[in-house]
Formats: sequence, C-alpha cells, structure tokens
Amino acid sequence: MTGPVAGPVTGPAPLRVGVVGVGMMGADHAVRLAGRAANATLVAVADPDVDRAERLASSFEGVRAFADPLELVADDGVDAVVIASPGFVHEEQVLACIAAGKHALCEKPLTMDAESSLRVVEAERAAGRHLVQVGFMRRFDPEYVAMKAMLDAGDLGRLLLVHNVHRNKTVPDGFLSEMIVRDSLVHEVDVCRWLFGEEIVEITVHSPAPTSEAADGVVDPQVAVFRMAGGGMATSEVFVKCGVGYEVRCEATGEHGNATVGLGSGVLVRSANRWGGSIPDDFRVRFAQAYDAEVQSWVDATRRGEVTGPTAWDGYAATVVCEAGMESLRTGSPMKVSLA
Ligand code: ISE
Repeated sequence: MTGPVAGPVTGPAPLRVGVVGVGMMGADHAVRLAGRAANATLVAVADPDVDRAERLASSFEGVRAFADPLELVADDGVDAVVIASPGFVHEEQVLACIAAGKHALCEKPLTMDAESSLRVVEAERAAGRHLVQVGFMRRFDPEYVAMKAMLDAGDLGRLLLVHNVHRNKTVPDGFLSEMIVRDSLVHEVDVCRWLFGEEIVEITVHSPAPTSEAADGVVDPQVAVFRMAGGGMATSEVFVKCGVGYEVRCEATGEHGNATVGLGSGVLVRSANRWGGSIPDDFRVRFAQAYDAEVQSWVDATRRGEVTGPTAWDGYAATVVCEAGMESLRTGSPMKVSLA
C-alpha cells in the first residue's frame, strides 16, 4: 500500500516509543525498549491506573507518564506505540495510531471480534499504508523460526499435520472459557496459518472433562481441531491451569519427516537423587528471546516505514477463527470460517 502519511524515521535518531497499558506485558516491553532494543528509546508510558504508570516511568530516566493512552498516542514526542492494554480497548487505540500516522505493535488479540478487527484492516487501507503489527511472538522464537525455514525449504516434504500443546501454570479465576480461545488459543491459530501458509477453514473446540482446578463452568483444558484450506489438519491442547509451569510445544508432521519445538532441553541438573531441568513460570521467560527479536524487528521496520511482522490482516484472520472457535465451544459443533 502507498499513500500520504508521516514519513519513516530514518537517520541516527532513535525511534521514540510510547507503551500503552503497563500491566505485566506492557512493563516487560517497557524494560526491553528502555534497555535492550537498539535504535529505540522509551519516552512515555500510559495507563488509566496512573499510579502504576508513574511508578514505572520513574524507574527510567526521562520517561513521561500519561493517564490517557490516547493522549500518549497523539503526543508529538512519540513516534510509535506498543499497545499492551486489555483487548477490549485495542480497537480505539490502534485506530488512533492509524489516524495519527504512527506505527503500532499491538499485543494479541488485535480486537475482540471480527467486525472490529476488519475496521482496523479497513482503516489501514484507507490510510494507504501498513502501520500495524500484531504481537504473535512465536513467529520470532528461534526454534519456531528454524522449523518454519525447514518447512519452507521442503526439508520435511509437504506439511500434513501440526500438533500444538499450550499450557499455562495458572490463570486468575476470571479467565473464562472464551478467553482460553481468544487470548491463548489465538497463538496456535496464528502459528498454524503461518506454518501452513494457508487459512483455517474450519474449527472445532472440544470440551474434555475439566480439571478440578478450573473455576465453576470453565472448560479447561480444551482441544481445538483446525482444518486448513489445503486439507491439512492441526490439533491444539490448551490447558491454562495445568499447575506445572509454562509449556508450549509444536510438532509439525510432513510427508518426509517431522520437527518439534519447545522440548525445553536446557541445562540438565542432577541433584538430591533426581535429574532434570526447569520449566518457566510464564511466557515472559519462555519467549524472552522471541519478544526481544519481535520488538527489535518492529523497531527496525518502523524506522524504514514498513511492517514486516504479522499484519492487521493476520490479526483479523485470527480473530475470525477464534470467534468461530468460541461458537464451537458453545455448540460443540464444527464451525466453518470465512474471511471478508
Ligand atoms: C497470554 O495473554 C499470552 O499471550 C500467553 O502467551 C498465553 O500463553 C496465555 O495463555 C495468555 O493468557
């Protein structure tokens, strides 16, 4: 897409980034931008919980705190925005970035439903250029990247099946069945679209007997089955109160071999008559390298005026699949997926 908007940030000046929403993930990105990202500088944070924003801002030098995320987006001292606020405010914040001609890295889900995600795609189209990247960080994890390269090179032959495992140690009781689809399974939706290079055309979300740890009425674990446009299939176990630790695995089965990522084969320790390694508590640890690479690649692309990571369309497609997944969870039936 081409068109009139603020030009790319080039030359030696670092990209001045503001982070909107500074809960767990936003604070993690703020630290990354302030300390580890090259050619970027953290200049502002915003959160309706202004004490939280001020506390975080004061842990860095020269970072301003805003109570209103939209004020941060409009501020002339901010070149680009990382959106890590809750999903239900993403639409207005992403649209504000597009209206201001600013690049945004928006955490998943892009928005809460298909219609609003499509509005984002359309706003970008009207602006005449891509400005939005969606935070599907698995695409930047070194193991996933290696597996994708192997598949694209044809080393495993045609991809037939993908099997995902996605387990969180725990989540708050307010994390309902639909959130397991929209906030957790959404990653596997993106992984499968990316690995196959095809759309998902049907989704079924099965409800096994829940763990006794699940809050009343919450379906945890869930097993999702995707049918891909080319006939391939994928399965995903999502279990958000597994109690063990954060485990994400993906096995791709091709005609001539298979590849697995996420076996966690780090340091092997023998002590006190036991042997083994450790399992991280949460995604910030498991995907630390992926988040670093994701943010760096977003900074670099933004400075060139480009979007090279998962686009608003990818965010929209994932939202459509998850919406169908939530319907399947309610009805127990397979749901067809159709994109605009
Ligand atoms: C969370 O929002 C994430 O994005 C994590 O990657 C995922 O594992 C978790 O289930 C979500 O709640």
